[in-house]
Amino acid sequence: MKTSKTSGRFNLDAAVDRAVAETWTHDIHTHLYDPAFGKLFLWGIDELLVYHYLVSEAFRYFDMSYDSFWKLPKSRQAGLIWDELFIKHSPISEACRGLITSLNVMGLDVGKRDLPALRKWFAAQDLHDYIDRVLEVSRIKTLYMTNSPFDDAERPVWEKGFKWDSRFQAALRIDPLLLDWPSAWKKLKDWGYKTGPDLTAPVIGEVRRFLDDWTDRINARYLMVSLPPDFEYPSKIPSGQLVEKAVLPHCLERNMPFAMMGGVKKLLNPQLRLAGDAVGFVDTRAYENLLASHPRNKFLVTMLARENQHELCVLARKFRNLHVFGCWWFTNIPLCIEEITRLRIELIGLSVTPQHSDARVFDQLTYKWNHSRRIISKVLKEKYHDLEKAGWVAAEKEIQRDVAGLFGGAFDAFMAGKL
Ligand code: HDL
Ligand code: ZN
Repeated sequence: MKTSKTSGRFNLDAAVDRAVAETWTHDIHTHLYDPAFGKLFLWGIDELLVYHYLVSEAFRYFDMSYDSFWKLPKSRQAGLIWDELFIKHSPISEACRGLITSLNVMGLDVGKRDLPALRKWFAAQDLHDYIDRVLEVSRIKTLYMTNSPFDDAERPVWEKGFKWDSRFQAALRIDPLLLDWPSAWKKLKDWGYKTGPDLTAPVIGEVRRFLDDWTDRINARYLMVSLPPDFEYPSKIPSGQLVEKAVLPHCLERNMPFAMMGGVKKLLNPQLRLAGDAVGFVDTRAYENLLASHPRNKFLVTMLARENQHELCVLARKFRNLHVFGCWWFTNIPLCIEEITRLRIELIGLSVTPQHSDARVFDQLTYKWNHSRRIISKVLKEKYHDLEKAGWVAAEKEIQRDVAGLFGGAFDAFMAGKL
């Protein structure tokens, strides 16, 4: 069987590169906010420099105390990180390289190493034009926020209401409810729900009313939680009880997925604050039990440990109510993105969502998607060539269809599907 780099009637590699570069995508998990959220909308060079990924990398060189760093104004923190990670050392890590890409893609010559000039450029930008440009360059049609009623800065904006930019979709984040019930029930009580410490049927009913109210208020597209490595299900503790009796019935009634992100060890080093979380190997029995005992519920799952990725793909082969997504956080590096994307394509095919950005600073969208698209394209080209060697040449239209599925189509189908 003759095989070549330019098979059939078109150049396969160019067709894949074109499809991956040009297909507009959903970004199904970010920490970004609609610009209506004011100060919660983070953008610009100083926010990029104080991103918690860079804070943890910079502290490996700093000899100052954590507290003395945190006491500094943000621009001073940014200046210290710039000096350490970009001037005194080459910005070669993925998070540092990402900042370079984000600025370069917007036409800035960051190689001049002129931080004041970068600050001046950002100060001159019109925010709304900038938002349009970043979404256009990144080919992002919709991004999903992380919205928590337990966030005291965010909640009042929802309660007041605002003019919505439809490119920003909402996801209801419920970590405190599931993982800190002793505090959560008191907050719900303050907000007018008749809750108490015991998960009696009436209290469960009030939790469901809370989920209903917030799902409607923010038009949540899914519910989400991040879970420790040892999360158990079924279980008699509040997390397991609340998932079983409130969250899953709510999601089923609303035909919405429950997104579970497994394997995070919160604040392993609390002095690093947001940068202090770490990773642990997940006991996937909880996920197996959830998928098997709730076949009509839909689950979006991503795992934080590289070592859990193979098991997660096998779970997806066993349970159609599981949709695997993203190279999350510590796996969002080229080594893992390539390995995980290849693993998923080879084990599950196209019914996955290979990437989300997890962006916290708006400008990061450009680098997170630019870097990932290149890697996804590389893997897809190899797989289409493997397919060709087996005797099947994918047409350009078929490649475009497949890529549209990976960049939001499979997610949309999963969201709309009823099991
Ligand atoms: O829990 C999460 O959603 C994580 O993504 C954390 O927010 C983490 O701090 C992060 O930003 N990872 O990229
Ligand atoms: Zn996140």
